[in-house]
Amino acid sequence: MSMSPFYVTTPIYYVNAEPHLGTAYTTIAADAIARYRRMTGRDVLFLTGLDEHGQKIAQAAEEHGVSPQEWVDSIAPKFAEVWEMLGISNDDFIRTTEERHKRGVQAFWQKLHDDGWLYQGHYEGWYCVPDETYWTDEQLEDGMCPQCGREVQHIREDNWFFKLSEFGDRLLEFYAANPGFVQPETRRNEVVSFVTGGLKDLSISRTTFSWGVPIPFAEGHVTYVWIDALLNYITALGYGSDDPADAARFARYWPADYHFVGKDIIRFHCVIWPAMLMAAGIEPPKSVFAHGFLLTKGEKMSKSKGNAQTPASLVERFGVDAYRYYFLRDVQFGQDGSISMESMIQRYNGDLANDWGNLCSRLFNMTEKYLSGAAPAAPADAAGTAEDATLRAIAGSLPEAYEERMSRLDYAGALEAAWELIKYANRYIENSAPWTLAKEGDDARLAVVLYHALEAVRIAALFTAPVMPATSAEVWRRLGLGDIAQVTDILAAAEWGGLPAGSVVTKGESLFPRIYDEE
Ligand code: ME8
Repeated sequence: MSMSPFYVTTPIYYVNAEPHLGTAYTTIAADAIARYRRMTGRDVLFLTGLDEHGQKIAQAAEEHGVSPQEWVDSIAPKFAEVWEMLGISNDDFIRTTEERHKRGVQAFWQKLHDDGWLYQGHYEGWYCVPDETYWTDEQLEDGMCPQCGREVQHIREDNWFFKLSEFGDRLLEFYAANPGFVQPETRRNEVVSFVTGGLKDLSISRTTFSWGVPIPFAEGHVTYVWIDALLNYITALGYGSDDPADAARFARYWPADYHFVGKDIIRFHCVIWPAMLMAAGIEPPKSVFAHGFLLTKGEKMSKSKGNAQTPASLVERFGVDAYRYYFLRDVQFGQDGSISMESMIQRYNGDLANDWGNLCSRLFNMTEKYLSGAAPAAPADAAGTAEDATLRAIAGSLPEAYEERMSRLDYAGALEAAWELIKYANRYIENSAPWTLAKEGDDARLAVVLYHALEAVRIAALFTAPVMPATSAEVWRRLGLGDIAQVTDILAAAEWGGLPAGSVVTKGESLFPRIYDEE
């Protein structure tokens, strides 16, 4: 089993408000792939963090009558709390106000300056503070930000510029040579046509406010917040540090396997970021995956629109695993997805309460009742009935089907594959009717049936674990097995026959008690 590194990141979120369903969505998706890759034996580094500089944050602080540092320090723990509530297994958490980050940003500036990629110029144009984005006259729509529709500010500043315009051809060559760099395909086309249209040099410093990383060679200039933010992906690995341990960490995990981002921020990640890295002589990341927006009643959910819900309100009602499941199962990753209370209740009652929860509870119940809670031994007649064989075949093909889908970040498809096993296991129990076998005293067949169903549950728990880690851990506990979080070879663990005879099976409480729509 290879321990090859796997580095996955989320965007670092603005601390102008607390996390909402949108930011939680990206983070849960990254968490699920991080957990799955750990289970396949990879040495995973999963990074998330906070974007704490810039005009928008400075404004939020001012509105609250506190200093920017006080403001970010008051919001940062709220993110940490929500990630903990959602079972996020990040290995590192970077804040752009940390010393390790500032040091890295400054080292990066110095390198680009020394290599001649920067020059001083004058910027005059528009700026959208909520999006922290520059716009030209032609780009505005009815005088408003073309991205978010809000007011823009006119700015005139002496800035430092990055020679982004010189990277057009290199970027196009890079996209052609690395077709997986921008995913999904539609986003790739968008990026290619944007670059083909020609790139302008980018203003990378600001002088009209001071809440940012100072540019080492330019008094009074702070780093444009997007440049500051993008660098988190390498400063977290120790870029810019003299410590050999940091250098080793950087060499081990860079280039990143995946940057997960929303489709609103792909130009930063797929154009500016690789160009910055090329200028510094650093390899670009292997892949940027842009997912779609969560929509409520047809509108993008966002903090500014005021239609953002808190994850806590839903977790309280549905539980953390059902929350994670819903977003990854009901929304096709990469596309926009409408979310609603109705569809969440439907998924919960259908897939979780009826299928998965019910399978576990009836089976554990019967094992307690008919076998005094002791898992039966593997049947002597390995072949068994046709239905036994079908159940084993579905379980046997699950690892490959699941891997194929997860390798494309098709979470919904991967969960569907796991559900084939769960659904068939329910049918298998129905058709094999252990209650009748018990009544008729057919102990031999009863043991075979329960053994098969328990094995199916054990294996289903493995493949639902990346998305529903707490439930899978509980299922394994009830099967009398060890800590599922310790599994680092999911293929070996998923081999048929892993349940030891005599393992103590307990029934426990319902995993997903049915929810009734209050309306
Ligand atoms: O853009 N649906 O931070 P941010 C799905 N700091 N995802 C959504 C969403 C929605 N309705 N709303 C937000 C920033 N997101 C920068 C990033 S990275 C170097 C700097 C998610 O707090 C989506 O991933 O505005 C989007 O890209 C991210 O939140 C933006 O978070």
